[in-house]
Amino acid sequence: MPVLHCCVGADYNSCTAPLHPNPRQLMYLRIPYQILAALSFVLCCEVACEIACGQQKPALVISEVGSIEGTVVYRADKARPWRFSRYYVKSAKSGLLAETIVGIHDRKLSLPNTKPQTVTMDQVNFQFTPETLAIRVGDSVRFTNSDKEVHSVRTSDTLNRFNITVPKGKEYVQRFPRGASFRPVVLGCAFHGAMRAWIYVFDHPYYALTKSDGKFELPGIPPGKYTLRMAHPAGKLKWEKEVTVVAGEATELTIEVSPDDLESNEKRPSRKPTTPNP
Ligand SMILES: [Cu+2]
Repeated sequence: MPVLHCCVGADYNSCTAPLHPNPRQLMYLRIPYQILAALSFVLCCEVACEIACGQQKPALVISEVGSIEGTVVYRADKARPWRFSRYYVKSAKSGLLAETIVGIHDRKLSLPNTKPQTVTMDQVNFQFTPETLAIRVGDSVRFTNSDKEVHSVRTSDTLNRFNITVPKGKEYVQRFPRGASFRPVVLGCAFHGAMRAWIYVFDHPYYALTKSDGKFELPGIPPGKYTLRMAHPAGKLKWEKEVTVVAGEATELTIEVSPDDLESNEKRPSRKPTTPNP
């Protein structure tokens, strides 16, 4: 086994120690080991970071997954006007519907969480803005107050119960460690009874919240049959359908909803035909 020379960095020629490769040769000999050590260090750091952050690299490549994408449209009915239409439908002609949650509703899709995110819900003009959010389990919401009045954020949700006051210009960050998918956390303000908001907390990444263009996209879904669900909590609209996802393909669809999809329709008791007396 070679012995490192004692005169590295000193006068090599005057040294009486046993002769071995000169310092320059030693330097070249060390380079591969230094590169190896550096690569090992980088690899260890990456693994440690992933463990610390709870991240895992996607197990599936693009060709092994599919997607669901499309648009949510509201079809108005003059005979049954939807009183929330003016808030969420910019154009009655196109019917493109904003603030709609679209997502997969299947328990088998429970997946490890990604790096937690923090999203903001403001309180402006005595209204939560936006009124609807979709997050993953472990994410946080930063509640802010842009009004001059004091607001609060409270919920009696059994999985995420809290009650906080948010004075003017202040903020409060609340983490959501648990969620119930399409059963949202319903929020209110203790000072202003008309203020309402909804936070959907998913245990998988396959959900979207539409903006004014009504569009949604759910990428990276493993192939299979799923229940695709749509919810518009402010307008009390619900819809769902079985959808098949194929590897390497985008399943496109337009979700059309109307007054027929109002939640209140579900609660009507079924009328059994009466049998006339003989
Ligand atoms: Cu308030």
